[in-house]
Amino acid sequence: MSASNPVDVIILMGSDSDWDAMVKCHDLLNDLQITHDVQVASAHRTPERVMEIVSGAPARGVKLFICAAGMAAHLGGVVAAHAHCPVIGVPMKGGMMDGLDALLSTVQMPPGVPVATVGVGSSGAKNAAVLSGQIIGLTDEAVAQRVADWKADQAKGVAAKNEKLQAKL
Ligand code: RP5
Repeated sequence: MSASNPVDVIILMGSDSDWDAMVKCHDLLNDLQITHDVQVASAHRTPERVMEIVSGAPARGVKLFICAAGMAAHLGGVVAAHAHCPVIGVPMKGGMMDGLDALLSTVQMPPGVPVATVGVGSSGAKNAAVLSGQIIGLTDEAVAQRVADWKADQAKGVAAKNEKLQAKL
């Protein structure tokens, strides 16, 4: 059944096998306190279910979709064809080209129907959450502040790693 609660973001995954990577996105959205829903719905295996979720999104106040798929990754493109809000695509590893196939399937959209495509796998999943925070932060100061704080913590982490390395040299 389709959830009907209000959320800022819907994460769609072509398969539950995408979860190991997409949990990074889910966790960071939680850290940024961005409300979201996660659903398995496939552009190829359950196209009607995808449409049901996309058509119900405006009533839920959804601001953007994050679509993760591997192989012939058409999920982001199909959602972008029907949704009026931004769509972020996350290509998944696996398949004959281990993610390059999904990257090209996701990013090479025809002019006029963009899918904002991030990198392959868990790095892309995390970046999809950061990008979501930045987009939502344009109109939500509290989210913008949490993204800024998160980035400052990340920078502190890099500085700490550098200090650790310098101590070994
Ligand atoms: C895609 O096919 C999914 O997004 C997944 O990345 C890939 C393989 O799916 P499973 O066979 O693991 O269900 O549609």
